[in-house]
Amino acid sequence: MRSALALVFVVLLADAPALAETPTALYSSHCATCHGADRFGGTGPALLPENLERLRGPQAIETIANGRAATQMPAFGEVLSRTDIAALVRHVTSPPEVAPVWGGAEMLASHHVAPGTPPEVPVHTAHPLHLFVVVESGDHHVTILDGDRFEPIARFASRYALHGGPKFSPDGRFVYFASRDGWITKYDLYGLKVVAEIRAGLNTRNLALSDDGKVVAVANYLPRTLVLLDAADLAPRRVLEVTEAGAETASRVSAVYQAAPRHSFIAALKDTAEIWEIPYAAADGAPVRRIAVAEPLDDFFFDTTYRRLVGSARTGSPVVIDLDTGQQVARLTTTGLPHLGSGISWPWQGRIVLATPNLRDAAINVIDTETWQLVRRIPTAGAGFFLRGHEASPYVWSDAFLSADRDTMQIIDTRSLEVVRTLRPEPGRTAAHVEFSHDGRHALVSIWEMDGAILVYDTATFEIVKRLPMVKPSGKYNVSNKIHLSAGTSH
Ligand code: DHE
Repeated sequence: MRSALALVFVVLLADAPALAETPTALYSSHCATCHGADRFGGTGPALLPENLERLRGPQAIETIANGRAATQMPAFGEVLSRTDIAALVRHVTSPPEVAPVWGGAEMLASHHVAPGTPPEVPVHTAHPLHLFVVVESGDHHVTILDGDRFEPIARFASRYALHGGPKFSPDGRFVYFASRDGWITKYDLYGLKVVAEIRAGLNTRNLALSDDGKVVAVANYLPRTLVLLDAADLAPRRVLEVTEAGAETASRVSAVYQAAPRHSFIAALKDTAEIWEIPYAAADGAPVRRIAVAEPLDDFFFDTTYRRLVGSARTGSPVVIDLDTGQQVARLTTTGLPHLGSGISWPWQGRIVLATPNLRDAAINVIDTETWQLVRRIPTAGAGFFLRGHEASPYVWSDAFLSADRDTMQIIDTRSLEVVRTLRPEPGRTAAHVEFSHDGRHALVSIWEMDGAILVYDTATFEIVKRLPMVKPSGKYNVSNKIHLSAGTSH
């Protein structure tokens, strides 16, 4: 009888469906080795809700099932059921049970300075100030390009998902990168090597470098901090918790920029109606100035004096804040959603105008920076993301990155404020983000595809003079234009 019962039990067990693994167990078995047991990242990126905001449900399922081209992410479609994959997506897009901590101790543990003495002269023969730094977002690499011959002189694996413009030391020798996962990398353009790294946050927006080249500021979403680093070796100098005056709640930091004439950094806060002015001396303990504004300003553009700041407001068109008085002095009369981070300026009819692409309107807005009135709405092929010019060229180049016509590039005459030419560099393939050479004679355009390229245009004839294959090249940055704060490029 006993053996019959045992037999029945064994048969029942054999027929029972296998017990489903919990999402935590699935994560431990299949993801933790590369993405970290704490989900903070390892050889793979961090898998925390803030870091995955750009990878929504169906895309996340697709990534786990089919893997990621040009990365080490394998396909799990044969190993895991659809239900398991969906459970994993829910798991990694939910906050961890224990809130992530990334303070001074964690930063220090991640800090690394390369041994050895950097060379006194460049190890290459290219002109160091004419170089371009090209971010290849498709396979997370950076290419250093000779800016006269337009030939790569170095290519290295970057941290996962660099974002925002890299920043250059005042002499143009070093370049600093920020990754969305919080890694700050300092690279030597003489030695062509990474010289220092630190993880300043778990989810980072961008970095800024003080104009004296001494302090790096890092804007974080996670944790809600602004981190000041020593630019020499990236050692942490101060961590500022971003809490509203008199309140307990902390804010994400949307972006931080240097304001050279003010010897300070200016930070945009995502969740608090304040702008922070952080003197460089804050790295040694000087207090932060909080400027109250009517509503949080996500991103901004400085006028050429750095006294006025145009900030994008959520409930209407951008506002102008006088940084000395802290008062709102104007509201722009633009439509759509101007992309202020990509704004550039130039002289026009005796005044300085500011031009911005528009994320929601097929137009470039041109604004007078004295009266803050709209001077011209220039209709374009489609909503664009980036805009670039150069002092030595009368034309600015605009893409239509966010539209069906994203394979076009339009040339606008800065004198007539009219589109004078429409280029279709490679029909059917995304063309975006332009950077001029140091002398303005060439413009480099990204073919933003996995089998993409950098196209080098002659800015006088608009002919392509060179095509350099690259893996989804995104931003590219010319050392000279950056350190001389060319008005036609981002800083
Ligand atoms: Fe960017 C710069 C914010 C999405 C590519 N982007 C910036 C800057 C900010 C910003 C604040 C200026 C930082 C600096 O240079 O120091 N970007 C945002 C967003 O809020 C947004 C819309 C949503 C987000 O996910 O963060 C966003 N950005 C993107 C993209 O999807 C792009 C096209 C692809 C990518 O790599 O993520 C993108 N952003 C860029 C690039 C720059 C940039 C290439 C540098 C432009 C430059 O020429 O300086």
